[in-house]
Amino acid sequence: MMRRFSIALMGGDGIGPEVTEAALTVLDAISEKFSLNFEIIDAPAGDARLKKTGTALPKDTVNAVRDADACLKGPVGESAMDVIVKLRQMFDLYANIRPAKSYPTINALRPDVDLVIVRENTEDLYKGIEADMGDSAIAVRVISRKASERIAEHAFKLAETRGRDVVAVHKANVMKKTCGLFANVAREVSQRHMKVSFREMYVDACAMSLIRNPQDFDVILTMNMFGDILSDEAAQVVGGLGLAPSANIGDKKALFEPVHGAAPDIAGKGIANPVATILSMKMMFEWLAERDAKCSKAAQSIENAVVGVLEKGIKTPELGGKKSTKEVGRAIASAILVK
Ligand code: GGG
Repeated sequence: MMRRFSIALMGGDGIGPEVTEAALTVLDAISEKFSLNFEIIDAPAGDARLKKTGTALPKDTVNAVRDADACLKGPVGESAMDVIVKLRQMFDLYANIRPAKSYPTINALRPDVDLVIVRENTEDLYKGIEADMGDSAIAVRVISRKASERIAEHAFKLAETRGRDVVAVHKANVMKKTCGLFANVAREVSQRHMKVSFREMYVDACAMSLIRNPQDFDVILTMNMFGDILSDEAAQVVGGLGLAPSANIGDKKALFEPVHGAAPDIAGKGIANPVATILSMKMMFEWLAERDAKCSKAAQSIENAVVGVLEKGIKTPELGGKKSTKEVGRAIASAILVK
């Protein structure tokens, strides 16, 4: 029997509808080649929705995400806090997985980078506890043992399947309580994973090393805000945000999105790079593979197709190419092969 998955599709703002449409071209190819069936459920959210209806994240969209097998999301604009940060907390999507990998013919700083940032996704300053205090404003930084422990476990388990090295990134010399707790928990969890080497780095030193020796990293384990910042940096090291996918993973649900924002300056021009969204879809198939083994092969076929297309020089302008969003999407779809 043909397996059917429901996918909540959040087109988002700016370049979001263009890159998600290109990803759907690839999804069609996956459906055809791997005999998988997809029901796409429109899940609108973001700035445009806020302007039209007064809410950036409508109830129907939340229900669609809740009921679907997985969610593929484009970027939203200024409403990130009310959409993606809220969805992560609402569905307890505690692990934000952000790989940075050198792909062929891309102007990466080095050709041999293959690292993953494992970012705690539900607390820290992104909890959104802020207040105006007259001429000052304050924010509360929440770091809990529970959230630190489960994200550290996730990072070590992931490292066991890869290069077996975890670097916990914090700033415990300054933020002794919050970063101190995170670092202590990471040390404790490292004791349960003795086959994985463990080291620690202050976030400023890590930011520098990501430029200097990015090839030396395997898994970077860190808190929410540091992870958000370091993942943009890591993306640039391997060629830019147009290539940077991500997964937001909880125990039961998961949502997949490019790391980049809505890029309003190039929206509607048909030149946005769809690769980050297509590689996010690859991560979606890796996650769905627990339910149907065919999805694992589908995931691999997407990455192979992306590599093949980049090798042929089929690229959007920010990578030095001349192709449009649609052309890159179609080329990747045509390169999907069953092996
Ligand atoms: N810098 C890329 C960008 O704008 N990403 C969207 C964003 O800010 N998302 C919020 C988050 O990942 O926490």
